[in-house]
Amino acid sequence: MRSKLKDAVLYGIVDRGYVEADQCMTVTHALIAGGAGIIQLRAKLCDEQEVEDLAMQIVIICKDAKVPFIVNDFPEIAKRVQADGVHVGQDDGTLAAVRDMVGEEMMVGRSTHSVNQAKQALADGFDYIGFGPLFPTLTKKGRPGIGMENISIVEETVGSEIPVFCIGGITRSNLEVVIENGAKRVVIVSDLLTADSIEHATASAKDTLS
Ligand code: TZP
Ligand code: MG
Repeated sequence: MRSKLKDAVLYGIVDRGYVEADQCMTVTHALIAGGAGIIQLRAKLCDEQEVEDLAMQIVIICKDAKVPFIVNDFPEIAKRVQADGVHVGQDDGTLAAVRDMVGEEMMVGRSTHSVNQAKQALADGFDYIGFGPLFPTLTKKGRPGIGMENISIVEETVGSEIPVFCIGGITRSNLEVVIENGAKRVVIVSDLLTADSIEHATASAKDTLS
């Protein structure tokens, strides 16, 4: 699945802040059908049992489609459901601590918010990074946007070694500008999940990236 990660330009997130539990499978199918090359389950306000139940459903869809599946925040759940990876933030401990829980095979991604954090994540040995939020976003309230001026430097230094997914406030409307500023891969959450057709919105974003 590490090679699949390198192919992915559009990272889709099934975010329980936007998607009801009984819609998570349908939404996963739509994101994949539209061309998302990697899928994450993000469920900030759900208890662990619900996260695990949803992860068990989504992992089946992703394995069938041969799309890497990443669990946000919960290494133990990622391991138990045999996900392809886990995503952790700056405050979620070291890579070594996560690897102690999930082993060497699983991919581990890191959220980064500055050039230094991005370089550090590469030096630490993470498999990929998120870089942002580029713009303030309701999906991650209370964080300032870091802007687009450092995308190119992160792409040149870190992106030549591991995938860099720009994130935060990216929509189909500003995607071309984000690409002009150096982004090669992006995560888009709310703009896809609130679209009339998630599949068509995803396909449109994928088309812009390809
Ligand atoms: N990390 C940084 S910004 C963000 C996360 C999880 C949310 C991105 O969501 P949206 O709706 O695409 O701005
Ligand atoms: Mg986290």
